Amino acid sequence: MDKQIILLPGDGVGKEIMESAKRVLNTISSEFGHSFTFHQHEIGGDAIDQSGTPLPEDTIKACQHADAILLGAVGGEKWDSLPAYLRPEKGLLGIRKTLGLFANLRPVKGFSPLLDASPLKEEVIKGSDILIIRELTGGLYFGKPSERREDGEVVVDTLYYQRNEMERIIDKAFQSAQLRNNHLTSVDKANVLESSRMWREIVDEKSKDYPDVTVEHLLVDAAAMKLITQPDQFDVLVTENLFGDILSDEASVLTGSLGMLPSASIRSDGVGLYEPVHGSAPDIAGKGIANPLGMILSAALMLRHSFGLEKEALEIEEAVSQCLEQGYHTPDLHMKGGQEVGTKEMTEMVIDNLTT
Ligand code: GGG
Repeated sequence: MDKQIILLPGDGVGKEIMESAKRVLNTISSEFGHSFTFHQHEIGGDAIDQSGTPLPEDTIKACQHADAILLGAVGGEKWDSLPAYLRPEKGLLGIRKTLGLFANLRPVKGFSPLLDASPLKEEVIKGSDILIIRELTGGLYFGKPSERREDGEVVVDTLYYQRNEMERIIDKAFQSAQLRNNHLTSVDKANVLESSRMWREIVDEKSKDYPDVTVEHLLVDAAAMKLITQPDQFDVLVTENLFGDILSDEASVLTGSLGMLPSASIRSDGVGLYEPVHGSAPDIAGKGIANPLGMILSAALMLRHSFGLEKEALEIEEAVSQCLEQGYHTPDLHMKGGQEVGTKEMTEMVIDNLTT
């Protein structure tokens, strides 16, 4: 298989963990006889520094012609004082919107050696396996106006959704539930928000097309509590953009660290952008201690969702699991015993397990 992959390392730890993903993919290509060609482009703060914009035209063009995109992370204090339209995060939101990557899949599955890395009790998290589906191209993140007014004393953000944007993500969620255990939890704030009332209405309408799927509605505050008290009550969880961003970060506590979570942002034709859920972690950038596993697992999602390479994706996931079973862990993983290693060593351990 011959594939063109765009690499957008971005900022902070993004560059270090991207190198890890590239090395793992090179190992997969030589083990399985594939050809992956990488093309690196700028995004986020890195792009602001080089080209004066968080999302340069040549990055957009390259992504439009790619088979898949891998992204590290964007953001950092260095760019905090810039006006909102020029922030690194605008690059990430812009590429998702431009490419129409409306479905953000965030699988949250604990690896058993990490059960004691979580602050939650083992019996609470044991066996939890959740797919969070976050709407990615609408809601508060994109609604206009979004601005400061009246000498900076008044602020406005607009929560804007069109019916079809809700319908397509809700369809995706029902279809994902059918591929798993036929159970869907829809999260909203329908007791307060008009947008949530339309969301709930669409979920109920759509549920008639998927009679085999059991649907549960939860308000976002109740969902936030239940995620960490009864995570085994969830299978597929679908929600709008902001709620999904927050709930998936919260759910990372089930896996022991935010550094473990991968994500896939896809559209209907399979084109996708794959990135770890975590951000650029400027406090540890350049220290060689960032956890590369969320990025490596994102590369596995790319092989599965964009290229249909299920066996290769499983091999990577198995190699990651073996590393953890062997006790290797980066400092963010509070594992009892084992050996603490840095980004490069962890990557080498994954590659060792892939090749032996
Ligand atoms: N790899 C994820 C990342 O860089 N996150 C920073 C960010 O801009 N997050 C906002 C979002 O994911 O919507």
